[in-house]
Amino acid sequence: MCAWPWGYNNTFLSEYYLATGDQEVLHAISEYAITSARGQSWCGTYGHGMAWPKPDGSSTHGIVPPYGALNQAGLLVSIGIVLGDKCGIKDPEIAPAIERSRRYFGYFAGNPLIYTWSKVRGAGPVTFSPNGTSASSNSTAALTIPGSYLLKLTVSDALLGDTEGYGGVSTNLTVKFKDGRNVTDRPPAATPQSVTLAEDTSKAIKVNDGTADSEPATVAFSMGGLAAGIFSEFYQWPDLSSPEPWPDMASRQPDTTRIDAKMQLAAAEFPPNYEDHFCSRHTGYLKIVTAGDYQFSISADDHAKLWVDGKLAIEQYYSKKGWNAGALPLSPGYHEFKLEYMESYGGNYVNLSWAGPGVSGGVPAGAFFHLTSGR
Ligand SMILES: [Ca+2]
Ligand SMILES: [Ca+2]
Repeated sequence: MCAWPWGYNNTFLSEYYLATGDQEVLHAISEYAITSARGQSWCGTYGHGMAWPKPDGSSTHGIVPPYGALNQAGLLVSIGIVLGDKCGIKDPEIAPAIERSRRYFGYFAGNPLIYTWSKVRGAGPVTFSPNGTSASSNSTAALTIPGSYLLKLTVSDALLGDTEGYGGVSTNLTVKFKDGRNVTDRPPAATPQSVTLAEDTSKAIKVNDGTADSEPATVAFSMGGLAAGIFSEFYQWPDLSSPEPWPDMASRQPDTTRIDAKMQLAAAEFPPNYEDHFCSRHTGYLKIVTAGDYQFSISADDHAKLWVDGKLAIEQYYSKKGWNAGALPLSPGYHEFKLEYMESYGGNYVNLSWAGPGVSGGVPAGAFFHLTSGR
């Protein structure tokens, strides 16, 4: 059981010698410092006793008996060696022991828990600020689209992950959601956490280490950037006369943009001077109130295509057979849509209709929204 008192004894004697210069204690300091240095484990720790030799007999710095490291008492043994060095004790074991101690105890300093937030799934993009730092225990999630989101918080000790090869697996954390007045136990941190966002929403995720309550990790939600109407982009396209190939509007800057209330445009409702040989792109979000199957349809002169939630839903041609994906099962919330339209010559119009739970006919103005930034 020598490691327990040796560190304290050596620290006390060394401080005494450095204060008084009393040579009477120098021999004891030398014995403590050198024996402690020789008894240090390969990685800088102390057990109740001094380290065993390595199995191949190559060094005295094997593992420490009898059942693991004494971090607190071992720190004092290491301090005793450093003070012994200051007292002028000379031995080839001293400097390597100080270096091993520095590496081992330094390992625990300045390596706070790292909090990393991520979106698993949800209606729109989510930006966390800050993220991936120790300060990210309190973060803000910026969203543009209300809806249901699955968020994940991973807490890790980066140094353990890197050095010991645990691959970032950190801890036996338990995570709790504090939802207003209700605190609900949830699964561990590795399991994604689901939240449904309303207007004024703030969630706290409580993290503790299984021994005592710690400060909760919190994420506040910043909502905004969604406004009524459709973002419309119009392109003068002088050589446009056929839907094949379909005009690649994403590759060009529009000539005219505006917000349209709804997706029913008669000839007179296009911008001035848009009569023949032009195309347009209309993007935003459809607000679904009631869950169910929704059948969309387009009437157009000349041609149009519709995408819902990133998937092609309709190809509607004036002069050839088109395609319709059929009824789409849509959940309540906001669904991304894009409609592209092209006009060759003659008459021009485009109308988007739907049929679903409680709705039919032209999609009304109240169903359309667009992003005011980050489009
Ligand atoms: Ca025309
Ligand atoms: Ca036409």
